Amino acid sequence: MNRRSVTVVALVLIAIAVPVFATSTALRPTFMTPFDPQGGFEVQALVNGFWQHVGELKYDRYVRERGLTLPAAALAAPHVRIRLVQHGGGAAQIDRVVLGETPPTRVAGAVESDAAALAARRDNDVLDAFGKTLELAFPGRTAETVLRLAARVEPKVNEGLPLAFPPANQYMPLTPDSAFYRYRPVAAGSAPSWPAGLDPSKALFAEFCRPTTGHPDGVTYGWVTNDRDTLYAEVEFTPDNTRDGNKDFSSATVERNGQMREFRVSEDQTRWGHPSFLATDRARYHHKLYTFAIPFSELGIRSAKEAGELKLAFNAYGTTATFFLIPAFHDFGIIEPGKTSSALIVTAANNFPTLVTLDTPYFTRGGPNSNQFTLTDVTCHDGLSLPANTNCTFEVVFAPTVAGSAADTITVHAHTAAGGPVTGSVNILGDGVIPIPTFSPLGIALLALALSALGYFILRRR
Ligand SMILES: [Ca+2]
Ligand SMILES: [Ca+2]
Repeated sequence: MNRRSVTVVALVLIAIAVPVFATSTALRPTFMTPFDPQGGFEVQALVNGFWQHVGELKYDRYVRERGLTLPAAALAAPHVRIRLVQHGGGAAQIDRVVLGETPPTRVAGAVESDAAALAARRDNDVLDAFGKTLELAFPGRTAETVLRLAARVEPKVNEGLPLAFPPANQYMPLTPDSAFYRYRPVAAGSAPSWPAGLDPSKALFAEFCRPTTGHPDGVTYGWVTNDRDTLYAEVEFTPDNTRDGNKDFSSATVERNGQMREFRVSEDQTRWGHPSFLATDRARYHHKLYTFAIPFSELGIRSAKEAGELKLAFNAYGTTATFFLIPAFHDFGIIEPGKTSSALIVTAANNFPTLVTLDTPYFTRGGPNSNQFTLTDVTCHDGLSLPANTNCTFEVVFAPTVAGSAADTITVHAHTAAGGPVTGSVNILGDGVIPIPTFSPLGIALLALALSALGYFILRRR
């Protein structure tokens, strides 16, 4: 082989050895999307006196049923004993856990005294599982083999907005010009014995709510009454079936003569009332109720007799919440400049009971790298009218033209039939990364061969 052909062979081998892909270990913020797993449960079974790892079940924010086949040795025991070790996320609940269709006879490790009953049925009556190790027993020597777990794991960071009542105030700060319920205190009222005796036909409001956080759909009721010195309100927030400490709250805002005053109640904030967590005739699973007792003196009113008409608005958050745009965040990850990511579908959801119309133009870009992301209408377009409980979508792709991190905020603008503004934003980011040449094991072998060939040729020339 002459010098020229050896050099050509060596260069060809070196070219083959250099692959075109690269990886990156850059630290990146992790943003959630609605269907990304947020955490899960490790399933263990007791086999011959030892806890044995059986598998891992992953969950997102929506209650989903997942299954796992248990080892035959565990099923042959007089009692099938299972451990569920929850990890990840910011909150986690179990709605049902069964072996085949058989509920557990015992659940240990839960806070709730009726844990086995809560776990027996898929009914929105849930068991708090966050960070817990629950030990369950099922009848043994069974032909059933599949453990079925219906659960959800919430993201670490809660997003979204409280549900607004009246719903016309959704997504907007409350002002004296917002929508309000009207209530005129009666001069001779008496203190209520709520939550006993609450009657939906006597409610000040009853609004159907569809949260976007994975909590159940349901009607939120509000009642108001008074005695001589105190305004009483009850907010029954049936879409909140999770007890999340101080994260859960409700507030009552009273407007009078252009002045607004907000009264907030949560597990820690009990000056103006207190929360409860119980099942009622309106929703037969545990959910949040808030009782308010607001002295008229706090509103600058001496007694019910001189109150006149009051304007009232409420909100409730549980981490039950609502978004106008879904998702709120998306990370496209690493894309080579000149290439295009897969598409993100963004949904603008009208959860209002009324028509919402997209503005013209219907979106604005917050940057700073808007030109690296391309937005395409799917069903959303300028001026589109969205009837109650409908939505439209658009697509976004990350198509970097240069290397480096890129971010943008897309804000969708719309308005209600009454002219109230509705906005929602999605924050997006991505990384444009130019491939770094790396060597696979085959590449290293070919490179070694090429270098040997060159070395041999150089030695031969001497
Ligand atoms: Ca249940
Ligand atoms: Ca809650």
